[in-house]
Parts: sequence; C-alpha cells; structure tokens
Amino acid sequence: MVKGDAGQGPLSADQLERFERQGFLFEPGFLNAGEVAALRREMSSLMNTPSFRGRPFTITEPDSREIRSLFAVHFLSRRFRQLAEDPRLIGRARQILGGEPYVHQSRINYKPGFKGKGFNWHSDFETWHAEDGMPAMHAVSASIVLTNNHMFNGPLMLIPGSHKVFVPCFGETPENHHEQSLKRQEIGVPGEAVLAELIRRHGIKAPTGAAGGLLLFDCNTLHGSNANMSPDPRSNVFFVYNRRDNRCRAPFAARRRRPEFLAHHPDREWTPGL
Ligand code: 6CS
Ligand code: FE
Repeated sequence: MVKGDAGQGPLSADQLERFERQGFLFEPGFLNAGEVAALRREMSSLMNTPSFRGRPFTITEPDSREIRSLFAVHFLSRRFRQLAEDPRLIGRARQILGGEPYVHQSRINYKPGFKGKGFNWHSDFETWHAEDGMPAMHAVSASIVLTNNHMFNGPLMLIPGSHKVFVPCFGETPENHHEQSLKRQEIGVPGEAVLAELIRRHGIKAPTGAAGGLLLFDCNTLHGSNANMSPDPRSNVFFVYNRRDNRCRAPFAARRRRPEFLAHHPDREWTPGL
C-alpha cells in the first residue's frame, strides 16, 4: 500500500491512487526500444553463461532442464545493476514505500516459447514473511517485460484489490522449501474457495503490451501466470524493493533462513562464488 506521496514525482497523485486501490500499476513504454534491445542482449548472455548452469540461483522448470528463473541478476550483471539503481525505479519505489528502498530480490523469469511453465496463485509477502523474515508489507515489485506480452505467452495475472486482504495459507514450511516452491509452489498458497471469492468480487487483470512496459505491484497482491503455449518467449526482469527499516530478520515460519540469493541484505554485496 502507498506510504509516500506524489511530492516531486515521478509518479503522479493519480498513479499513486491507482496503485493504492488496485495493488498494481502498469506503465506501457517505460523503457524505449534501444534500452529494451540492450537488456535483451544482456539477458541472452546471462542465460548462456555456462558457469551459471546447475547453480542454486539458476532455477529450472519442474519437468525439464529449461531455465525458469535466474536470481540475483543485479549482482551477476552490471547492466541489470544499473537498471535496478535507475532513479526512475528507485524514485517510484521511494514514493510507494514512503522511505529509502533497497533491492531485496532480483530475478529474470525467462518463460521460453512452448517450454515455459506457469506460476500458481500466490502472494509474495507470504513467502518473504514466513521464509525470509520480512517484518511488514513495505515492499514493492517492479517487473519490466523484455519481450512483447500477449494473451497467449503466459502474461502475469493479478487480482485487483487483493493486497488489502489477509488470506491465510495452510501447511508448514518444509525443509529447503525453495527447492520445490521456485519450480512449482504448492505450500503457502491460498485455497481455491478464497481465490474463487476474491476473483468473483474483483476479477483478474493481465496487463499486456509491447516490450518495455513496467508493472509495479504490491508485495501482497495475489498473482500468477499460465504456461507459455505460444512460440514467443515471455521474459521479465524483476526487482523487489524493500524499505530499509523493514529489512529481514529471522524467518517467521520456517526453521532456517533461505539462501541470500533470494533475500539480500541491504548493505551486503552478493557474489555467485564461481
Ligand atoms: O520465493 C520467492 O521469493 C519467489 N517466488 C515466487 C513464486 N514469487 C516471488 C518470489 O520471487
Ligand atoms: Fe511472485
């Protein structure tokens, strides 16, 4: 939810109000074609770096060796770091969070044509609170689409207004849950009856459009996506900004904290340790 104000921008009071009401805000054309092309080249070079294969921060699809997500991209690439620190993104995060942001998590979700699988409905905060020890909902995700996003390549779907609802999730966090949940999450997700009721009330939105669009969404907004059944990839880069005074501590509902590539310390560099 919005804690800051329009002040000096970059977001207008109207955009902040929309974010507050819906739990997300889509800005088509956030990056220009030249910026998108450079980031796509960088993404391909990361995806094709042999030394990243088989590493814990490289997540493969549940039933194949296709790369599903690559984490900590702002530490793996100077160009993605520059983007994570871009004043246009930091400024938006600062307005929404009402305080200084740092990057809690970054990743590329690759979703190649035909091969990319979906994500079950979930709230990110559920995981970050239970498993990473994030105290309160002072975090926002910035997702930039690096490929054209359409109805058939598995765009992100969100339930407007769901960020204002506490949805209890059942099940205890198993040991090393992330090894399973990052491929296909089945624990810590809402039940079907609650989802059905929320969707009946608020519907589902799936912002689509040309590469370069920015989607900002609240850490508690319920979201998910389908598999990519089209030939076209649907690749996103995500940066999660958390408020500095909301840094993570001991997990609230897990025995051990997850590896640092999933939950960064505000003032610590991370290296892949190749
Ligand atoms: O476990 C996590 O931290 C990540 N998993 C999902 C499915 N969404 C949010 C987050 O990046
Ligand atoms: Fe998520």
